[in-house]
Amino acid sequence: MENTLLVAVELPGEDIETSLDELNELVKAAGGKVVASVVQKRDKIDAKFFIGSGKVEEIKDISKKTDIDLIVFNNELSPAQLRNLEEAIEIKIIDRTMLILDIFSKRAVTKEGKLQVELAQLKYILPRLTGMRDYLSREGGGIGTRGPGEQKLEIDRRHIQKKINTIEIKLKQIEKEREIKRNKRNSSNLPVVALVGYTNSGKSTILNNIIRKHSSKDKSVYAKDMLFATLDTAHRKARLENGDEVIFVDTVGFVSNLPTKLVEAFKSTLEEIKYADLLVHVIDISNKNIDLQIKTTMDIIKDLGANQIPIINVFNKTDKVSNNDILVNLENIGEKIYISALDDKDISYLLNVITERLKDIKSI
Ligand SMILES: Nc1nc2c(ncn2[C@@H]2O[C@H](COP(=O)(O)OP(=O)(O)OP(=O)(O)O)[C@@H](O)[C@H]2O)c(=O)[nH]1
Ligand SMILES: [Mg+2]
Repeated sequence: MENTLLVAVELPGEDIETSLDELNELVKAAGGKVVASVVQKRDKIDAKFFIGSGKVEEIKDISKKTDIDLIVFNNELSPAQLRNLEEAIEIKIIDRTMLILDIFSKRAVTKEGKLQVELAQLKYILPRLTGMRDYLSREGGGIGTRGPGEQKLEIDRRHIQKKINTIEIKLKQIEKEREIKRNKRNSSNLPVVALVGYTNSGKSTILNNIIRKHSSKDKSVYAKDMLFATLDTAHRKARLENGDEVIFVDTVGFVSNLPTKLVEAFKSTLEEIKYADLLVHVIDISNKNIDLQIKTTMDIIKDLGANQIPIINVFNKTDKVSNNDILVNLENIGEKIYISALDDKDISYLLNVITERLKDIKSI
């Protein structure tokens, strides 16, 4: 397990604690252990080192005294910043983007998922090779050095470019297959309900509890208490109380500052959301960063062009909070309901709300 030092800059008006909490979770998800963190208050970031040069010295000091294997910056570093920091500190340094890419590469299961992650990683590495080459080539390099399936990431510039091209061609082909499948689903005319929301909010658990009682043959999806348990979209058919059939789509969870390269690479997967008739936005009511999580999800839905689709906001995990905490006052969020995915009655209630909404949608 890599001993990790977190580094963040607190700009005016920023809530750094929330964001560091999340970075901590991300490091854990990647298999590392946070041993210390350094926060610097600044008015703006430093072009050369991201942090001030005094802080660079301080970090050098800490890493000499403490057993640190890895330094993780809370924001995306420019290629020059990464290179300068690597030269000055001489410890493996990665940023939030690389960390998230690393977690995704560990979680990717399907051929498409693996290709999408590798594409994002290679595109990220290419302009940063000089700063990263050293630790990328190290044996057993750990967090930030692995591609999907634990394979070593390519470090030869020409090979990387070639690989990017090959992967893009392969992904286009898979996208076509995805489109054919989607058209087939559309022609069946069944309504499509997509579960969307922040990572770990309970989307897959809700889907599993729906299909357990409302589907004769469909198999369960992977649900677990970790960030990004789901990477690939899954479709499952279920029968509502009134006999109607519905297709549920389970999707990859979101995180704040999701790297743009990753969003680009996962575009075709994420776009499945756009083809839904109804969105079920799952929110973890027990999470203390609930505001950030709701905002992040709403922003991504908007970016994907899916904000015209009717949405039900489902505050999940009510069993983990007391009644007082449930009185969150969120304006402009639209229809909301409160459930615990672990409670069968609540799942039936959710299905009833979905049934009603689908009736409205059909009648428009
Ligand atoms: N106590 C409690 N735990 C829940 C509830 N719903 C989900 N969980 C737990 O929360 C964790 C995450 O659940 P998932 O269903 O994997 O979450 P997800 O939204 O699919 O997460 P990603 O796939 O990472 O986006 C699991 O450990 C679930 O058992 C709930 O209503 N109450
Ligand atoms: Mg999931």
